[in-house]
Amino acid sequence: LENLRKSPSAVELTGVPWFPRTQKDLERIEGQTMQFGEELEADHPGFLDKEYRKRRSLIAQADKSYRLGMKIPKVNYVQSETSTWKTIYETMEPLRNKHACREFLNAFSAMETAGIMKADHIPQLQTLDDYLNDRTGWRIRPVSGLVSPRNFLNALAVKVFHSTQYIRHHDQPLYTPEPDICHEVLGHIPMLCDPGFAAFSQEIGLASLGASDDDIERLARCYWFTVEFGLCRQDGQVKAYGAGVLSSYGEIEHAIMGSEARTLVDWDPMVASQTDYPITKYQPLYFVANNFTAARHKLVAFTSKEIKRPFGTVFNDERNEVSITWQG
Ligand code: TIH
Ligand code: FE2
Repeated sequence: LENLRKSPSAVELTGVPWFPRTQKDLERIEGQTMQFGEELEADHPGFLDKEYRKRRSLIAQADKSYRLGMKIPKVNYVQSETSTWKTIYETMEPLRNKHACREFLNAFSAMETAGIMKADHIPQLQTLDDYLNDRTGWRIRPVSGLVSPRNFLNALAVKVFHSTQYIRHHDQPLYTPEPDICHEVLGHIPMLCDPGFAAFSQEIGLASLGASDDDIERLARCYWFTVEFGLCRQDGQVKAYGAGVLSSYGEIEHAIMGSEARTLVDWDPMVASQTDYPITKYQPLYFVANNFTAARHKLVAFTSKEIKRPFGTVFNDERNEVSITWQG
């Protein structure tokens, strides 16, 4: 225990997968990305488009050399990319106003007022990182491809969100099966400006530290059904807070209005943790939360009972690091 108080990164808990306790500890997972990234799958709309592939690998290359403490590489988006962004931004506008939860709308309009969110310009991740850090202390790290579920969830515990920087192919602005800058910026980042939502996200991260592979899988499902595709109830209406719903103008209508094509159930981490989901089409099932505080309490009740670890993890806001707690 004395050791643990000293230098967090110097300590390995025996028999438990390594995990970060500070943002700096994430240096250890730098550059580790999987699938997508540069190598597009054969059924990706950009697979045969040479120009598109070149752009993707250029942006990936810059992000690959990113290291903690650096400024996030700036991307000079070309006209076709900005026009994809603009299409999504403008098409989403009325849908957002109708279907997004109030936390999202408040954050979004504050960003518009601050001049960093607009239709004709894709914001730079560094600008968003500074803005977000001022609000909730979260940081953005650029990635060139998918991060493993364990590393991705672990980072949430230390208030770090991994973000892609390339943009989806211009032929399919309506929906993409992989995250891109539109998904991150028009979905995740405004939500992370909300303290209640940020705390919810961090709680999933804290539960994932040192968890078994099975438990990582269960938590990844909880993450998917909330942070990515969560809905909530506000003023008697169903609203969207999940980034995958907020960034896809095809999916948002399907999720909120598609009464026959999808099922809504109350947010229940136990059920969510056991439920499979498709990743290349609209979701058939959505979980609906009452609010982020209640959603977080349900999550904690679930993880403290179901995630088997010989220790607990809490975030120490003053020291900006994870503390280990030992029970019984
Ligand atoms: N389907 C989303 C969109 O089209 O914006 C992107 C993703 C959400 C979750 C994973 S990828
Ligand atoms: Fe996402």
